[in-house]
Amino acid sequence: MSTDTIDTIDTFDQTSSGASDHPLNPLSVDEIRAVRRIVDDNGLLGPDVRFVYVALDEPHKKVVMAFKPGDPIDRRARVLLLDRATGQGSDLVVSVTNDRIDGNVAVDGSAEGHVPILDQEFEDIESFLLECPEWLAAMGKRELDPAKVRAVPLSAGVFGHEDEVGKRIVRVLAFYQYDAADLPWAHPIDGVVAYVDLTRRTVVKVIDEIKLPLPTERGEWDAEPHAVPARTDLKPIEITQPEGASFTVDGNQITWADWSFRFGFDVREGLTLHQLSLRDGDRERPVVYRASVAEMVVPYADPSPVRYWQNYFDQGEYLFGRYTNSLELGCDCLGEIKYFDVAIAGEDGNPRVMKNAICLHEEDYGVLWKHTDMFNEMAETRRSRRLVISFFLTIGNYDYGFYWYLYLDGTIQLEAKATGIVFASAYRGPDGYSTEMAPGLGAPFHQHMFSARLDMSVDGDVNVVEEVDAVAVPVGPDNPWGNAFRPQRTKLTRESEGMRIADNLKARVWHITNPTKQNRLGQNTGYALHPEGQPVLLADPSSSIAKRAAFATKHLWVTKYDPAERYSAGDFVNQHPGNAGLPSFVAQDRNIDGEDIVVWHTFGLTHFPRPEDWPVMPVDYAGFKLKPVGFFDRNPSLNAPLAPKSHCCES
Ligand SMILES: [Cu+2]
Repeated sequence: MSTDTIDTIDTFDQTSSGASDHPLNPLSVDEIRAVRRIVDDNGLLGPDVRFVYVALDEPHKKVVMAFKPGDPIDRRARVLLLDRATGQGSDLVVSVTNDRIDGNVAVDGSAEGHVPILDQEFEDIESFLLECPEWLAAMGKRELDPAKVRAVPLSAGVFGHEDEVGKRIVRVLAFYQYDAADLPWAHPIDGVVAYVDLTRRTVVKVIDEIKLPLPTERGEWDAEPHAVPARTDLKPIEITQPEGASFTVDGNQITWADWSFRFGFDVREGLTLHQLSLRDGDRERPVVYRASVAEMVVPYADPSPVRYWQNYFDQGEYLFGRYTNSLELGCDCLGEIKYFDVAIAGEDGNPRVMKNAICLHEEDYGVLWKHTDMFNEMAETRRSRRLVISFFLTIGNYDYGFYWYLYLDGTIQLEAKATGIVFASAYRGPDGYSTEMAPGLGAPFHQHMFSARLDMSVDGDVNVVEEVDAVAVPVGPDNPWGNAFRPQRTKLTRESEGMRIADNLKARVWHITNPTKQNRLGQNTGYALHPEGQPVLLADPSSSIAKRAAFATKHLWVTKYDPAERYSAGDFVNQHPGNAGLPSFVAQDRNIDGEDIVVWHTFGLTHFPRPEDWPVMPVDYAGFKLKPVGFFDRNPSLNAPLAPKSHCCES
């Protein structure tokens, strides 16, 4: 699971200083070292204490907005620690600037949930199983060599089991690995699960429901029966930019065409965008103050006694940013690429640099606009281009990419890519909850639900949200022929009204507008959130996961800005019983009409795996778009460059 550590500070962007100093820069290697030293100096680093999370504690928006180059910067880190000997977590604020601990709160694992799961905790699991007679008996019953059993520890959730209260629990499903080259995911040992206490380092319970046949067909894409030679009938496609890329980079600040923004990286959220704005003539116009994917969850549909609990919060429980891939030219991105390294803290608190973690490049995107006129013979085509900033990570069997796109017409898009190997089970037949992928091998139905946190600032912080539906007008004196339809606008004025479901049959979008700023036509300037309108959480409202992933029960939430409200399912998701995060934020029912607001958007995939998703799944996509609506006075891309004639005329 772990990413290799290559600590090459000479090419590390985020240690840069001088003009690039900014309050939102991610923690540097030196700052991570300082955090560790300060924690140690204050006697908080016992022999069993591990660093779960270390990241920039972002200053208040007001501080960031007022910042001028050269101003003093107060650098603070948020730090989560776990004492593995006791299971006690703590939540610290460490001031790097002032060399002190500014906050230290014990995390109550029974009431609040636990700090996320360490890689070290995962790595120990197989040894616990080998010491458990019930587990060994279950493997013996299946005539399996326990030494070839790969344990996959998974977050436990909360199901009211009294013997789990206050304990750090994981549930362990197992896969068989015939030899070192074998992909264990193809050989699920189904019908049996172990519950493990991570602090006491013991197996609490083994549930051996049923002995199911072990699927034996191999799952490597380059082995029998799947292996095929790579096709040779496709000629190379080379992307060349002879004059280089069109973006400029200054530390974490990026400018491209009329866009400018900063980026950050957080081990929990991954890539974050900050202060995204557009230059319009001589004005710099803000659109989004901060954009991130603030949580995600993968709930599974298999109700069997050994799998009903399967729900992974890949951020709040697993801190998926630490599994970011090192990208390589010609592999993940094409063209003139700028890579950025990222520093995170290892579990010992020492810095770990992930090389080429973030990729920045431009892409041609077909036709931007075009017309051939029948009267005046105007004929023109302008090509679309987009700036892409992305990262990819591997968490267990799955791989996720997150791609932010900025377009010349003012569109902002987020695309999540899901690929890798589907989580497998034994196939229990057509009435079950999985697709047969290979002989006897099932892939349980599941969803991938993402929550984007969009701290909007459309032309400033005073914003309102309207739901806009396409509605037919009843036949009447004003509509005698019945052809009329129009957009129907409903303003969302309080947080209780801001919980909404998409409706593609009404072309439903949400307009985020600024009532104090108008375009040349007198319309309030705005951006529209275009949802894909895929299903929200399908689990029953009474289920544990519906409470714990309440964010995923609505496509839209709107909250009044509060810097402490960062995570859609709450700060401590691991074994949290539920109703944290968005449902507790909106319980305040604050005014959202003409306030500084945060828009939270749930999007995702409902995945009934196909045989074509085996042995490795072609990328599936989910995301959303933010498109300007009255933000500009006219098409903002009239200035897109003409395509060189040579491109069109060569035959
Ligand atoms: Cu899936």
